[in-house]
Amino acid sequence: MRLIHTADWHLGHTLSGHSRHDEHDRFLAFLLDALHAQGADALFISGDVYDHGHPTALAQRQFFAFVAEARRRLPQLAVVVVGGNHDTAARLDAAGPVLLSLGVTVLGGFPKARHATEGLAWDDAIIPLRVGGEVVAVAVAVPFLRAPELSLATAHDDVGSGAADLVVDGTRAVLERTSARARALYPRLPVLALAHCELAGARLSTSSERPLFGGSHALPADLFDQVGVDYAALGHLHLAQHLGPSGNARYSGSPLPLSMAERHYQHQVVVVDVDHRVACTPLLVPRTVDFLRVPDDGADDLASVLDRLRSLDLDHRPVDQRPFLEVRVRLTQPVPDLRARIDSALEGKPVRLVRVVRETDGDGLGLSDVVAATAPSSGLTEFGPVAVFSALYARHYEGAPAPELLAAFASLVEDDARLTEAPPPPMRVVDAVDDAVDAGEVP
Ligand SMILES: [Mn+2]
Repeated sequence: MRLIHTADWHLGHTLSGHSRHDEHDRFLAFLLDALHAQGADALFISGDVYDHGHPTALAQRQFFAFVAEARRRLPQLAVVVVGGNHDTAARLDAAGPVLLSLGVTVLGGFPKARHATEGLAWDDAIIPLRVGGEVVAVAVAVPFLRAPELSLATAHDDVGSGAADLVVDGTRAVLERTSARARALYPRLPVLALAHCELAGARLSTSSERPLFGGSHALPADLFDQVGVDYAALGHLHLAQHLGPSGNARYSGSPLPLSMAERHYQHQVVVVDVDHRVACTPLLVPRTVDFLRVPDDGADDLASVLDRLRSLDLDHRPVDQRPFLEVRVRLTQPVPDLRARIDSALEGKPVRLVRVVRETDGDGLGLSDVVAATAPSSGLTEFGPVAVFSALYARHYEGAPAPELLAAFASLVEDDARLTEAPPPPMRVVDAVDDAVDAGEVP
């Protein structure tokens, strides 16, 4: 059988307030074409369907429209979806019964038995995959596991109170139990897992993934090999990679760049052929919106950056297809109207500014370092507000602050001292409200 593995769609994602809806639309159209062209029997979506636990109506509509179109074009396609750390399990599960009738199995959270005392409903996570009516493989669908499921998973195990790590032991318990059960129910068939988790030794994407459990509970990279899973379709990490001794624990990565740091990265989905062995082929996702950085490497002084911005020559496009732009500028002194100057250089240009990064090169010293170097005996008491201000300035910028800047700061300090000497009478807010109520002004 052939399946396509993808994850981390993050529908509803915005980049500094700019919508990604159009990019997601075009990715989903690409995916439908790919499923069709590749003759896929199944689609695995390994978590983070939505960017937000409370997805917008538009993002949900986008997902449901995809399901409807997939059903229309590929009536035999089996779709399995698990929830990620960005998804709200119950919210994803809400449409489960309707989706199931359309060939889509959704496990937002790990299924629980009808009665709380019975723990987890292990068999509900086991999904036979059919080609031409015949079961050819079995999926073990493990959504992102939160503390309650992890506790239930280890409750009756020997690990007990001696458990070193609830995340690792709980996840291992779930994988061991479900994969063993899958093999018992469907002997000799390949076992394919979906999971949303972090494996040790994996490559992370700067500022794009939200760390799981504080980032300190990564699972052993060979966990899926240990429990006898033939292919693990993983989600959570946004860069595609494979881990473990067999290399069959694989992150598809996200289909879209989710931060500027991923701008040179080629995102993909994975085509997986499962026969007597597993063979994976990356399928590159076309980039539909450009990511620009000015300058492309490092940072430049303000005048050069503004020149480059003014000379940007870009094709006119609808707003949601305009390139994203990050500007990096090196400053030797404060520029209070920096953003206004950048906006004015970009005026009328078909580009979406994501952020302005300021690089400054002062001495980088903390206040305690400055005190230790200049007044080691008297300590901070020697330092008036103006000296502290100058030290802060020197931390970020070259040289000393301009005399006008120092004078302005000194006058602020004076004003503040005057205000502190004669504090204004406290406002009687409560009395005022009571009076208004008594006077019938407030209902
Ligand atoms: Mn994600």
